[in-house]
Amino acid sequence: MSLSRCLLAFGWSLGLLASTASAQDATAAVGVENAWARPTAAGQKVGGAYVTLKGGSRPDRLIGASAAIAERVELHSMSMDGDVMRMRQVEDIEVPAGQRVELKPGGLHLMLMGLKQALPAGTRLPLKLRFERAGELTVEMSVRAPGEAASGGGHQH
Ligand SMILES: [Cu+2]
Repeated sequence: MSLSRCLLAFGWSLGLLASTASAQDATAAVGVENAWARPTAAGQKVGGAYVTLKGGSRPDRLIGASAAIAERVELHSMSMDGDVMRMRQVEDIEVPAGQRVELKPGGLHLMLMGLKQALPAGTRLPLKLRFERAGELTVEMSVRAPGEAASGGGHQH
């Protein structure tokens, strides 16, 4: 148990999840922070969304996502193929124990497909994430331009 405590303390440098888990938890589940989505214009059908996944005391795996404002949400990876950025759907995203996996522009991301409305900057929308072990977690993503990501902590309630 002391090892998992140690990993917990190490991983929670921002302390954003401290309120959702008590200090007595010997096994911490995966956590999610810094959820955000790019603003989109009316008529735009796809958008990118990003989160930082924080590994718990055991490995977990992001296996799906959904949002009311999109027909579906896909997990994508992005990589350079010569000079061309290629995007590809992936089945799942591994979250190793005690480690952070940052979804971000140019890398792993969530793709909001079939957007039903524009996403104006400054709004907040619920996003559901499904994990193999932890089950379903709902987080609030804030819509903002990539340049504003995480400046000054960027987390408000
Ligand atoms: Cu994509």
